[in-house]
Amino acid sequence: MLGHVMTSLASALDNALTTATELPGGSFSVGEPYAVQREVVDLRLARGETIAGVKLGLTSKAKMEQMGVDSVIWGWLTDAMRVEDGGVLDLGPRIHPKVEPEVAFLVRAGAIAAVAPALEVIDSRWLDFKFTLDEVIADNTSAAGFVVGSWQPVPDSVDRLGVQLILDGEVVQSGSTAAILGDPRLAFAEALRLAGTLEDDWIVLAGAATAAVPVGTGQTVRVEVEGLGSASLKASS
Ligand code: OOG
Ligand code: MG
Repeated sequence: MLGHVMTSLASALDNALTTATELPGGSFSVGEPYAVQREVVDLRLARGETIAGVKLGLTSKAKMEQMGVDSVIWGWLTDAMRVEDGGVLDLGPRIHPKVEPEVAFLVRAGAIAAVAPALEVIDSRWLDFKFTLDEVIADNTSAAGFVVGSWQPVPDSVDRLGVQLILDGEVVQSGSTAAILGDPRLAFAEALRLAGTLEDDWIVLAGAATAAVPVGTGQTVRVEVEGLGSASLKASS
């Protein structure tokens, strides 16, 4: 019975993803949220996508407050979610996309090999971007896209770097990497603990340093992280 419930929620979430339609929150009993998440991701892998890494979510107070959910969560990144730095994000298959400024880590031998500024695109499959903790976990933590800037050698510390999210040349959010669990490297450690293993060349997104901002057609979005450089995308329909 539980299996039946999970399968129907996973396929409903997958349908919401592929048809860019929302699901009303509260319409499903979630059961084991990470098991549903794995099913949702397996449906993507069955279509030929491959795992590109993992993402942490709600690692900052700004995000916890924005979403009304107060626990660190994690999900999977796939190759199909990746947008090249400076590339185009196709809004066609999106519901209500938002962008948020992040820091990415590159994995080698289970450790951090390099760091880069990153943007995450989140696009909840839940109506109006409103969900319970279990619902957002089942929905692969709203993962929809990501951009990684140029990889940089890991500096002595990455815990107090200024972060800016810039929309069409205007700073719309600013903060510090200190917002990410006090130090984004703790998010990496958390990702390793939660995922159990991190494979070589996987990307770890440490979680947004600020609240997320809606993105629309024609807009250019850039993240700047002090000392690490920038990464950008252009949204088009
Ligand atoms: C959940 C995903 C949160 C982050 O960086 O905090 C997240 C959501 O806000 O929809 O990716
Ligand atoms: Mg994020």
